[in-house]
Amino acid sequence: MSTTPLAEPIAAPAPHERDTIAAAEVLVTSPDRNFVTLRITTGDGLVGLGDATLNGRELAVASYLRDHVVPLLVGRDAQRIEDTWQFLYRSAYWRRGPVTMAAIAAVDTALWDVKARRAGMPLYQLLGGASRGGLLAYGHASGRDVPELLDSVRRHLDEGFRAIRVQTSVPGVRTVYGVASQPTSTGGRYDYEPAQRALVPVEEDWDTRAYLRHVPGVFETVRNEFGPALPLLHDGHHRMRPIEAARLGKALEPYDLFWLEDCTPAENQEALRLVRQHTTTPLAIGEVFNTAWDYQTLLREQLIDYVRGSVTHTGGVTALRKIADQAAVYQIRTGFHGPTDISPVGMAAALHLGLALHNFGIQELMPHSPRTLEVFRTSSTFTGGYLHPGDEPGLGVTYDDEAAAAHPYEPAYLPYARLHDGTVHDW
Ligand code: CS2
Ligand code: MG
Repeated sequence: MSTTPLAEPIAAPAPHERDTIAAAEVLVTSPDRNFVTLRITTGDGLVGLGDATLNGRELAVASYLRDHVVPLLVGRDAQRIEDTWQFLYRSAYWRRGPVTMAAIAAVDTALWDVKARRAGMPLYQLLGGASRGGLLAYGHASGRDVPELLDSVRRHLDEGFRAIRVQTSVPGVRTVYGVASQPTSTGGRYDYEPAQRALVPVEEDWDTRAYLRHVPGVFETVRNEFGPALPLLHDGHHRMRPIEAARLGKALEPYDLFWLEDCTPAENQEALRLVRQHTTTPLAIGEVFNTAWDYQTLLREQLIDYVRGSVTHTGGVTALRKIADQAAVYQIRTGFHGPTDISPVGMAAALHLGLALHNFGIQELMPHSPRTLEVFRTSSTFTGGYLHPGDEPGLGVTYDDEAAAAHPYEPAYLPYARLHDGTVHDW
């Protein structure tokens, strides 16, 4: 009897000296809000940046990186992005979750930045090249009453936005997600920054029935004022039960929304079957998701129209690209999360990926403050309603240590909500 020779184990070649990860630093700064950044430096001094910001839980990710990931990175091959992703995901044994996946995202993004700088190309070129000239972006209009809201929409159109998210106050509810507390007339911006620099989460109130009574009328007014063509979006921010979400979707059909976002908490993916049976309003979900498995039923059963994940909270460019590719099988498009709690590094990564993907849909844009942009200098542009990541090698973002040092970490929590009888509700 002859024996078949078995393959000997084969190791990947040792990294070239210049590609070895020489240092990995975790940088925490608070230029108007907290950001956590990973900076990787290679043997020959190339630098890559990754965003690890998790709003309200920033230091958990900083510790995860500093205490458990950085010691594993030094000496590894910076070129092996997929292998590093799989190593960090699988060797932890305890998989998934926002902290773990934000940490992996930062490593992954920093390594893509390094690889693209090494290649001398903007990252989108490595991802397949541009599929379009620019990324349609939507801005955040809001108002404490209808005149203020219409004003806010106008201001966004003046700033160049060609798609607008509409959030409104609700009579009988004191504070509503997405509504800026200061009007422009007093110098305030409508861009909503919900995290409060407070030692405990601020309490807000909520009443779903009052909300459902009010919102369709507001959309009727906005549609009448701005005509049929302007893409209008709305964020339900996880507040409704499935049957309530179904009702709102149906009530908004005459106003032709681009999407209704987070109409119900989606941990229970099957709930979306009920919503879908009742409405043709397009649905967007996923900003709080962190892996492909969170989307499994939603994609396979075509229960949503837009994937809302971000590079920062979904395990990096590597993982989000796979989710987008899975979505493409079902003609589902992307609408990546882009609030200011994603740093300019995380945003740049989203822009490079969005430019390259065929099934890009729209990009959320909440402009960062001038102070934030002094720390993170970025090559991205916003013109004529479109974002573009620029053509510098890598992500096109540099980190200014001196500017960052002036803004130490400050504890900040997101608010939470209670119903009028005192019950804690989804915020
Ligand atoms: C939001 C976010 O942008 C959005 O759609 O839902 O503003 C969200 O509230 C924040 O990212 C929370 O940190
Ligand atoms: Mg949202």
